[in-house]
Amino acid sequence: MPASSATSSSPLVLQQLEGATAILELNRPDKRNAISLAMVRELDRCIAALPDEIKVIILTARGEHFSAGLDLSEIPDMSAAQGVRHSHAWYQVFDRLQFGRVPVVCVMQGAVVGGGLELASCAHVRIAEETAYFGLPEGQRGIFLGGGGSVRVSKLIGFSRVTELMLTGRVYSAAEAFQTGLTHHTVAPGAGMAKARELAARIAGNAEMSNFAIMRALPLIAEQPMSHGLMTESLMAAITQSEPEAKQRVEAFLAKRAAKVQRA
Ligand code: 1HE
Repeated sequence: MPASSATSSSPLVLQQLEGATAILELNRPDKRNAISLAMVRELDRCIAALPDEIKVIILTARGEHFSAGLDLSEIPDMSAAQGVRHSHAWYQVFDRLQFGRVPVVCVMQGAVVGGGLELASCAHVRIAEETAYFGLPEGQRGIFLGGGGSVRVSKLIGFSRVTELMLTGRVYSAAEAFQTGLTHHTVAPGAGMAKARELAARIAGNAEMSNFAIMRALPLIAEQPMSHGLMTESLMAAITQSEPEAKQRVEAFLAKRAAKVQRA
């Protein structure tokens, strides 16, 4: 089911619903899924219109590359004031992805660079196919991060690595991205969606309140001083375990009706 596009003859984001999963696919392969403002807005519309039964998003991209980052054709005519507005338009959508109602699993292949990496860093679970490579070429283009990467990518791999990536134009392979903590899984070329569906099913099977706490409370706690973090955690834990669903799940385990944790 394609999402509508006000600005393009073919949708910039394709949307498909599969049970509790919404698959959102960047759809501009001829431009290597370069992210235009129109694409950002379309992504926003797709997220805002998700039906209530959706419990997880898979974010993916058509073609050989996840995303070549910012659509550079938007830069030449952009004033400083427009640039700030542009960044804030991205922030709004990326915030909705990271702190929205449902977790996001991202599947990446080929180039995941600049704004493409900033977008991927909003996801909660990142899967890279072995073809994926990661870079922040803003320095070479004479620009700077503007889609939240200085915050989000730095939180994932540390600002020292971001500094080195940006200064030197270094590109991480899929293996390096995994080692540095940029991704959670590396899979064979073409195997990303199968892995994403497997993980999405597990995520959708969690209690809604637990997923909420994981998505919304964990990042806040990470930014709080220890005493505040522990207080936030205890309150979140008390609320989560008070849900009837939590009681049922725990009672099912105690009655030996629930699955055990399996050895890795
Ligand atoms: C683009 C873009 C783009 C491709 N904006 N049009 N991002 C970059 O600096 C990465 C720039 N792109 C590349 O380095 C390469 O395109 C790729 C390595 C990703 C892919 O190479 P390739 O050989 O498969 O494709 P191509 O021939 O380079 O590109 C195909 C078309 O896509 C071509 O257009 P065409 O009309 O000549 O067919 C390219 O011009 C177009 N294209 N990438 C616009 N990025 C919020 S701040 C974030 C700041 C950033 O993201 S900076 C990083 C920008």
